[in-house]
Amino acid sequence: MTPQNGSTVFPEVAVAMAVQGMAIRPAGEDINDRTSGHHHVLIDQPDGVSEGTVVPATDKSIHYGKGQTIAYVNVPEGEHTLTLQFADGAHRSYGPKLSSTVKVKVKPSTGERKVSFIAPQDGAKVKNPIKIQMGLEGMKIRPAGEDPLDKTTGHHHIIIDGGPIPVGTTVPADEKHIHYGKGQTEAEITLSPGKHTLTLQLADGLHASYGEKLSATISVEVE
Ligand SMILES: [Cu+2]
Repeated sequence: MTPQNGSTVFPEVAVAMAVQGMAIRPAGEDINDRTSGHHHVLIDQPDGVSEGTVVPATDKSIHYGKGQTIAYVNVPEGEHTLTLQFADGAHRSYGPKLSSTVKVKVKPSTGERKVSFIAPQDGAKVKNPIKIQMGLEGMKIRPAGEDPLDKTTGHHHIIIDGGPIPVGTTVPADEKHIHYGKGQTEAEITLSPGKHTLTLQLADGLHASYGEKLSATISVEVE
């Protein structure tokens, strides 16, 4: 799961939920299917839920019964544990063998977190080389590689003609995914003439995406 054990995070924690050897299936579809289930996030319950017990539904025991694999979990400031617990279609826990716990340190929020293109503007007609200015609010830029467990900083990426990268997924490095791992906020790129989309995507020190919430997409037309 993301975040990794020992991470420093902001209160609305982006969690990427994975499972091995089981399928994800929305709750209630087949309560006797023992090969599938759905995720739950437990706050400050590092032992998980014992096998066969129905996972409670509270603000510290959250069900993802639609089969979600990405969630934003509100965790108070301070040191807490987050436990991923897998359970069947009737919410009966699969027990400790299908749970995973990480410790996180939740830092005070620094306001709404947002990435945006300062330039160019959405819909702009542009000429090569295209000058790009990358904006970030509520978080600080930090060069890649300095601290992979710091989820309160990040660096920019530009994705050409592709969308945002899901939370926790590593941003590829190729000609359509450009990393600004030194912490750059300005860049020049060259594109073929015609219409393109540009997506700005923030990611952590290990290039794991912060997801759609920390992305922005614009269209440009290149002369
Ligand atoms: Cu990167």
